[in-house]
Amino acid sequence: MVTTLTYTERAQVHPSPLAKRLFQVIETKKSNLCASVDVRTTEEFLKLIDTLGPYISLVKTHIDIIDDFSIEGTIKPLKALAEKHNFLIFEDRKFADIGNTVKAQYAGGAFKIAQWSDITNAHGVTGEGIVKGLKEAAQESTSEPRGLLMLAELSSKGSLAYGDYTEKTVEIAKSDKDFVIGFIAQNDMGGREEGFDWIIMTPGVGLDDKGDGLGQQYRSVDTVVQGGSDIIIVGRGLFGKGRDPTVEGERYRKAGWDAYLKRTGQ
Ligand code: 6AU
Repeated sequence: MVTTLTYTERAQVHPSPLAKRLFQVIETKKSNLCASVDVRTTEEFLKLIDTLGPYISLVKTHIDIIDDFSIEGTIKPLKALAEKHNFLIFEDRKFADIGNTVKAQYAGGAFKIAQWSDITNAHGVTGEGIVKGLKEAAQESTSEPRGLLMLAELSSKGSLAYGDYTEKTVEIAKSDKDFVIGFIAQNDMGGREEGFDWIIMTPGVGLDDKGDGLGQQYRSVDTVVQGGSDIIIVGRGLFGKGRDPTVEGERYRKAGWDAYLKRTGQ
């Protein structure tokens, strides 16, 4: 059963400090919209985030597609924008290796993701060690709260993440109640009767398009929220060719919030 509790009610009892903070930001800004800012230059990236800032509670990055990335030039101003507009940061790294390797990938290299990203995500394909490795990296990198999302279902055509794979990924998520805050998924993942309040974040959301010719599939805001999504992840729907991010930012924010009010009977 999809939850009908409000974000505030969930914030009050959630075991993860990061989840609490996220719910509070969502409620304050009346936005369950996550902007997926997949652009190639730091200038475009920061400009788009500053424009979308008022409408979102979360920014999702693919930091490795930015051609001129640097901690000083890209991350420092990103953190300043997060302060200015009150949103959290989610690096969509999709870790998928053994615990020891992901630990180094999350903490180190050029990107040092654990130092600046509130949330990241991982595939369950390598088993439970991935959660342990990432948690150790988070603890050794920062004293700020960090949260992990497991990739339970994907939006793309022909995805292999369904059935047993999805169920086993949910089992892996249960191994760490504080660090794993939820899933990238297309549906509710249950667990409430066992005391888990997973946050479901859903990509593949679009109000105008059905797909992108490279396997992406879009569903409407209302469909995904009524199906259990807590946060809608929207990329090209906000800033794709011919779109005005200010207009689309408010349009998706309102659609997401109205769908949430409907689900929670407010
Ligand atoms: O709205 P779009 O299609 O422009 O962008 C969707 C974003 C992209 C994908 O890398 C990501 O969402 N994504 C994910 C995530 C968030 O993990 C999973 C998935 O199943 N589908 C998907 O599109 O940045």
